[in-house]
Amino acid sequence: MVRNMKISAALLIVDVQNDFCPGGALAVPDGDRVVEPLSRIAGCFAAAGLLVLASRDWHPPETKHFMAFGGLWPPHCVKGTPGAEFHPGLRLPVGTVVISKGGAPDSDAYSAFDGQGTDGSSLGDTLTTLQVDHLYVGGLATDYCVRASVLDARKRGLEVTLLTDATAAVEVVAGDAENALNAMKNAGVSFRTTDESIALITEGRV
Ligand code: VGL
Ligand code: ZN
Repeated sequence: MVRNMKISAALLIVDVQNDFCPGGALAVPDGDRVVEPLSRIAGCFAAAGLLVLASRDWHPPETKHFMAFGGLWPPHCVKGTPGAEFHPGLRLPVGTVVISKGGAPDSDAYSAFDGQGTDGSSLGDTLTTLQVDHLYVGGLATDYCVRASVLDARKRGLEVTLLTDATAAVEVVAGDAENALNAMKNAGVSFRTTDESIALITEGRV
C-alpha cells in the first residue's frame, strides 16, 4: 500500500514576549528585531493554510528557574503578568496554537517540546496529529529556547529551517550564540532568511 507521505510545514515562533524584548526583565539585546519578520511570515503561513504555533515562557512566581530559588535567571515571564504577554507588535494569525512552557516549579523547560497547548496536548503530539514534518523556527533566544526547541525537533526527526534574521541571542557568555548555531548546524538544521522562506512557502515548495 502506498502511504500518504504529504509533507506539511508549520511555523514555530519561540517566546516573543515583552520580558525578552528591550525594556523587559530579561531583555535580549535587539530582541524586538524578530517581531516584524515573524509577523510577516506568520501571515504567509496562514494564507497558505499552514499551522502557526507560538510558544511562551509561562512561569510561576516561585520556580527553581529563578535566581532566588537556585536558578540562573531574574524573575521573568511570570504567567498572567504584562512581561509574559506576547510583544504587542507580534501579529499572530487567527488559529495560532499557543504552547505554554515552564509552568512547573522544578524545571527550566527551555524547549517548546516541554510545553502544552491550552487543551493540555504536548507540542509533539500536536505536530504528529497534524502530520507536520518540517518546522520553520524563529524567536527568542537563539542560545536557549530556540536552540533547545530546534534540537528537540531534530531528535524527533523533523526537518528544521532556522529563520536566521528572526532570532536574537542572550549571550550570557560571549560565544553562546555561535555555539548554538554550530550545534544546530551539526544537527542538520537548514538556515534561511525570512524572505527566502516566504518565497518558498508562497511557491508552495515546503
Ligand atoms: C529563555 C532564559 C530563560 C528563552 C527562557 O526563552 O530563551 N531564556 N527562560
Ligand atoms: Zn524562562
